[in-house]
Amino acid sequence: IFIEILDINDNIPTFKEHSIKIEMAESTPPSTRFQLLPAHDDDVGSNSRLKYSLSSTSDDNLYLTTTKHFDRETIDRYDLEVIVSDNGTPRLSSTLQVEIRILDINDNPPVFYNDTYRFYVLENTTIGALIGRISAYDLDDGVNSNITYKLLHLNIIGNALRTVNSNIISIDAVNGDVLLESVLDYESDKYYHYTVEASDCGVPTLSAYTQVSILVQDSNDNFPHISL
Ligand SMILES: [Ca+2]
Ligand SMILES: [Ca+2]
Ligand SMILES: [Ca+2]
Ligand SMILES: [Ca+2]
Repeated sequence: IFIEILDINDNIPTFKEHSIKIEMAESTPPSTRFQLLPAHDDDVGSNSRLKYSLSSTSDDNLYLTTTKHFDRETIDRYDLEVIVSDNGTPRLSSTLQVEIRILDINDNPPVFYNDTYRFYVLENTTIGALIGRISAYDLDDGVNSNITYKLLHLNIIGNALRTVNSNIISIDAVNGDVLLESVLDYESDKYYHYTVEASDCGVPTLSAYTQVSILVQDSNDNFPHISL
């Protein structure tokens, strides 16, 4: 007597885990393949011949393949479901939850809230006074969006354009506060012009620049000339 034991489809194909988390850099190009652990089915023949949806497959490998460019600033997370089914009758299947986190890349420079800045300061303002604030934002995440501010150069326009070494103002590197650092005199210099740089802390660093004008306002500090 020859007894042939026929397989029935009594095993569901299963993934080792119900859910997985994958991290992909924002800069991951399309057509990048991420290998996933394949499902397992204890049956034989077509009862264990597995087919995945939402994936490209080969005989024994399961891949997720990226099809487009990511932008973490627009979408930073994708939730997918991979379905595996065998080829038995009835067809049995199970699912794998896949959470994809898009990791930030420094692809946005800082942006100033204003195109240019103009501060009016009375000439008798005390040294150390807050005369304005310069502020920028950055769409990236973490250090890629941490901004530091810096004064680049100074041109005074009184009657002629010239550059001086001593700073009339300083800028707080962290919060962009602009402080007066020197005594002003409307009668000698009415206008100061700076370039301010905002840089993020990404690698490589991205920077933006803005123009800042300080306009000195006259206060009544000159005695009238009296002719006798
Ligand atoms: Ca099966
Ligand atoms: Ca981006
Ligand atoms: Ca980014
Ligand atoms: Ca940035």
